Amino acid sequence: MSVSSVAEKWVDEVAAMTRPARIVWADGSKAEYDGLIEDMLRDGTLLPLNSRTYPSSYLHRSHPSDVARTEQLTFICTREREDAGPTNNWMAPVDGKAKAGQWLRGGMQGRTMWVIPYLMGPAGSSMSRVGIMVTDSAYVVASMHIMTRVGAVALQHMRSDDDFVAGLHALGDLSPDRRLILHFPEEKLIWSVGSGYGGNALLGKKCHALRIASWQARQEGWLAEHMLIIGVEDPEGRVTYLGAAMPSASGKTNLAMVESRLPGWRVWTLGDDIAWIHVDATGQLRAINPERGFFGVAPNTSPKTNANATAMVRSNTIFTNVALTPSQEPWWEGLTPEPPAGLVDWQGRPWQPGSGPAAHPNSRFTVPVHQCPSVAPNWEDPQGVPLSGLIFGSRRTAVIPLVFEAFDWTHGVFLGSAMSTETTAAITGKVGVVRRDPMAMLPFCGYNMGDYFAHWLALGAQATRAPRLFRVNWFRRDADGKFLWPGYSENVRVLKWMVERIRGTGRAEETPIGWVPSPGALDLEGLALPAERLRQALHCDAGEWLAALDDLDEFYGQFGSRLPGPIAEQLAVTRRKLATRR
Ligand code: GTP
Ligand code: SPV
Ligand code: MN
Repeated sequence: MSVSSVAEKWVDEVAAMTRPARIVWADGSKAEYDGLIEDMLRDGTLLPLNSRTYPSSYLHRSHPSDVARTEQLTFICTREREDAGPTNNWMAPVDGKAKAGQWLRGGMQGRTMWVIPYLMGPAGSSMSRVGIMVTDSAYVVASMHIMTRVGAVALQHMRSDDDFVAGLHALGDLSPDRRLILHFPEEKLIWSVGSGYGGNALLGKKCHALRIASWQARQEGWLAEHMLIIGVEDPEGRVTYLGAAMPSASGKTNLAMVESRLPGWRVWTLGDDIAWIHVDATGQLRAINPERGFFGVAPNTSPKTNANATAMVRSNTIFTNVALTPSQEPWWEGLTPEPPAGLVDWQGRPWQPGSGPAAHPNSRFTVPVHQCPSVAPNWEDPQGVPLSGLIFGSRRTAVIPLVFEAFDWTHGVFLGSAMSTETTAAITGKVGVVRRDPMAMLPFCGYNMGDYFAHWLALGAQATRAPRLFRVNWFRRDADGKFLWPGYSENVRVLKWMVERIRGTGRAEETPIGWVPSPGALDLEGLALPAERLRQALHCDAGEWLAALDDLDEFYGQFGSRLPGPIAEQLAVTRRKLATRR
């Protein structure tokens, strides 16, 4: 394997700081993966699962204080604070390195330092990018094997000696008091210390493919988004490709794998978390999934809610923080209606009903994309897929209708920028708090979000066939707290309406916030949903919206002159339209 001299020099520097006992370059082979698993079974990092019902699958229990991304410990370290913007935590690069350096110096003594060259994106795609990360966690190496393309395929993709994002990961002592996830976009560099979990530690995912990539994407004229990618096939066999941005633990994996309830319609899976989107030579937006695995939420995954996911995790899967049955099978809330007897919880303690969740609410499965029964045959096409529509979705108990369509690109960018959501267990902190989360990128945009909105507007202007933009909310509730819309597989009905809108046949009513499905326009065949509930789910309440827009106005205020004029204008126009409705 030929390695760039820049990478070798950087690895030497990291080793001089962290002082590992040995350095191993990962080659991504099956033998290497098997060896890692064997080592982790031996030292207890992994527990074997039932080899008959869950072959080659394992359970990992993370440190109880290290179970989700920690946003308060995540920083963008640019020279100028303004370039990180008001929505990111910022630290000066020298300060970040000094602080994390204390815990990194000598931090790998007696341990193996793995060097992982990885490719984000399909082999042979001009949209794919290389990362080289070091880590002292075998769990991270095995997870990177599943989530990315590791080894020579990555090194061969480098266009020059320094054409890679460098990532330094060290477990440290796993204490949140000595944890930092630092991004240096100007140096294409990531430092993460003190966490072994998910987006904090698998550096190819949120750190590289979103925070650093979004920075690069702005400079180079593309988009790195927190989006799933699907192909929706109609009864004539025509496939319409859509991307959908939704905050963490808010329905991307579920929508990416929807099992259609409508005869003749089906949904093909291309990605469930991240999309890299480029404008091609003809002005068409095209997307690739930079990942090759799913790191999906386990709770509520069941044959009823997500049959494809339930099937795909039956082999070659690493589960993290789920419960365990007496027959060594994984279990989580929602997998079966009743918990089996004799469960051991996510921390390995005997579990009793009433003693809290058996699986951690952010417990997850790590599994290769190709195991998904609904995987699209072209999911690794180096050209990507042409996007005809983009969806912004969030988790809102009130205000936001089930679905509506933007008037045009600028209005759609406004709707995306106006997104807010209720927090989930995917991040450390309080669950269910409403916060602003533009384009579901609040925790992932690696630069000033005012500039990010401007970049979105500019990209739309470049696209000759800009995708249609939609807003969805599966989570609206009635006065009794019940979901108004059944969600999950039934969401295909909303997708069908979108495809019809794109084709120009879907019927819609104009409202102050956008185009809402006309009565009867959503296909409800075979679904016993009272008309009144659908009406409530689709309702736009002018008073509620005006109050929400006051909050949005305040949010926009912090961007000052970096808020694009057309976005402020959309807010003003929407307010005026709503005021006349009241
Ligand atoms: P990340 O991997 O954290 O980015 O999450 P995600 O956006 O992929 O979310 P996922 O699809 O895993 O869904 C998380 C949770 O949202 C599930 O466990 C469900 O509880 C809930 N959920 C997903 N889809 C629906 C839906 O259509 N209706 C309702 N009511 N809940 C849903
Ligand atoms: C998310 O939180 O959006 C995830 C999980 O996809 S993690 O990889 O931990 O960021
Ligand atoms: Mn995610």
